[in-house]
Amino acid sequence: MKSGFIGIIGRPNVGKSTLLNQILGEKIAITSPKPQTTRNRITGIYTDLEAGNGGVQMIFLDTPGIHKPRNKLGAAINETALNTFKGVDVVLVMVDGTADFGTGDEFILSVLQETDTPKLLAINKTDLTAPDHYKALYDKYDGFGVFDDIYGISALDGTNVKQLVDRLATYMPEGPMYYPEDMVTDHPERFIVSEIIREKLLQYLDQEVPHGVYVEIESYKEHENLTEISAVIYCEKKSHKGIIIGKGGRKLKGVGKSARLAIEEMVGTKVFLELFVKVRENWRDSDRMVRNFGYKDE
Ligand SMILES: Nc1nc2c(ncn2[C@@H]2O[C@H](COP(=O)(O)OP(=O)(O)OP(=O)(O)O)[C@@H](O)[C@H]2O)c(=O)[nH]1
Ligand SMILES: [Mg+2]
Repeated sequence: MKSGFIGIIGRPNVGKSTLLNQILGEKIAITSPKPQTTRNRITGIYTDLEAGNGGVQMIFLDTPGIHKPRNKLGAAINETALNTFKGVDVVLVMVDGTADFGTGDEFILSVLQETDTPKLLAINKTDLTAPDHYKALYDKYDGFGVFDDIYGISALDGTNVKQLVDRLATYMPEGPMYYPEDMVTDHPERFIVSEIIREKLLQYLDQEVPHGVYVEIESYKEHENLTEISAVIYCEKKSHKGIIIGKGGRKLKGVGKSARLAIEEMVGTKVFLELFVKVRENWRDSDRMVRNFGYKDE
């Protein structure tokens, strides 16, 4: 059997988590139109026991978008992404086909040039990309001579994703089956639940408020037909707490309801979800809090 690791790397918002979900056919990573959605390295396990007869297991590592950090949290999650270059069998770099090449892309290229791990490039969002723009980007990246190959894909509608996955599989060395066949991620359910709540906060809130949010699951009780969850939403300012709760508690109720529906779908039982909001002044600028919240790559 062949098995190995693939690091998915790129700037924020290019569609890395959307691609991970598309490959797995299941939603395990949260996504949003706002940059810096992903904060942890998210593991997605793809197993095809028929591939090449011996079978293949590919472990995808979806990473936070690489950006210029503005606080301790940003620095920590950037490091998580950059550390993912180490120890993978192939790096999949993603760019947004609708965007122009910029200094952020230059930075990522300069880091890539320091590693001799094989690299593929996926130019994403081809469903929205004008052909001229795609061609110009393709030629530009091709000219760097850094990538083994370049694919135009749509992570959202799945165009060309199968071809990309087949190609990635060719980089997998002989190896063991790291995870059982039916496992799609090694993150505990409670982590995914906290991420779902954060995704809904990103959906319901604007500007800085959702970026300064941390969700902690306080209790998680599984009964036969019911899962009882209580979670604390930490935010950075008293004023943010008011915004999250909303007039008459309406905002928080909306977040709670849409999170509950998504969690019910995942766990397959009714869910009772209780949300509390607390303030941790400017936690994103505190090394200690960023570490306590588990964002430091050990
Ligand atoms: N039209 C279109 N939209 C896409 C595509 N892929 C992703 N998106 C959208 O782009 C936005 C960002 O997607 P994410 O998957 O969250 O991006 P990301 O690279 O994981 O972002 P970070 O976690 O912030 O680094 C979301 O609104 C997605 O729906 C695509 O192929 N086509
Ligand atoms: Mg992401």
